[in-house]
Amino acid sequence: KSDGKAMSWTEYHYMETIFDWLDGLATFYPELVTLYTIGMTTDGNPLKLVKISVGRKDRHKPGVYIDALYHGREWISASVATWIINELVTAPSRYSTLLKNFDFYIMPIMNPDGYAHSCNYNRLWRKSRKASGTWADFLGCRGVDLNRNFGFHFGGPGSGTIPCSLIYRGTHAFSEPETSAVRDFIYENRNVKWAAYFALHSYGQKWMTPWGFTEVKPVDYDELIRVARIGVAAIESHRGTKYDVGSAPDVLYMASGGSDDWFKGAAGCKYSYTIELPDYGFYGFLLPSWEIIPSANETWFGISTALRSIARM
Ligand code: ING
Ligand code: ZN
Repeated sequence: KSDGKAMSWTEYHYMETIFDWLDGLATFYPELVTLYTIGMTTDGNPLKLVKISVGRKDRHKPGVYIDALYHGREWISASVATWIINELVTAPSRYSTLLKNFDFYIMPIMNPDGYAHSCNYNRLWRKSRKASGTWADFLGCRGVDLNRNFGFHFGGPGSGTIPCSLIYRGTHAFSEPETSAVRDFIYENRNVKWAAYFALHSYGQKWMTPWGFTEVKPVDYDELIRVARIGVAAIESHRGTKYDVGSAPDVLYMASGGSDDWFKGAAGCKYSYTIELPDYGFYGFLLPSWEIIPSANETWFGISTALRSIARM
């Protein structure tokens, strides 16, 4: 289903509208935008990732990877990701130093099947939609929690073993087309040094560091917290939105097989974060569309300020 509308950030959009808009960007800004379809889902939807890069196409800058909508109901995350893409593509001169230092890789819809299901059938759907081929399918328990399916300490605490669990991790690490497509893309781009990773989720207003799978902290935890606090201070300065900072177990809960743990532990990306976007719980997943632009603005101000501090610019 498509709403036949042009892209905007005053309302939420169907997957098809977002993907059509991405196709258009690649056509109209070929010197800036490269669009990849890194895989296909079980429902036949594309996994689209945009690279935004200035300068010579045969050179690689350190990569900043941002992804969103792991979970069908977290609509604000895809809207914020597309807003960031739009900002970089339509006003690159505003970000010339950032774009001189980094290439941006942005995947606004990690879980298109779950998003379509949330849009069309069940607003609070979280997981993907692949059938497990077990009794669980007949109970309507489809899908895997894609943020429990990554291959760094897969299967640890905070992940579910039965298909009816909301945090079902799947049969093995990268068992799902969505997660294995990301793994393959990162492996195929081994010459890219991943400077930073941001997974956008909702809700709760938290800027979280690895590890999710253990309460033990990474060796560079203090540095990760320092940069997170810079981001959070920028967000708060924008319109007063307050964020908690800490490792996932410290500020939310433990979870194994998350994307931020894999980017840090397996892909060698030092500044790896999961951001829980607004709100704090009043509307929760049902954040009204008039909150999209203010949320996107402050989030991008936080991320871009954090990136400037990483690059010391
Ligand atoms: N939150 C994340 C989740 O996957 C998370 C929180 C991420 C915890 C990474 C630990 C590690 O449960 C949402 N809202 O999905
Ligand atoms: Zn989520």
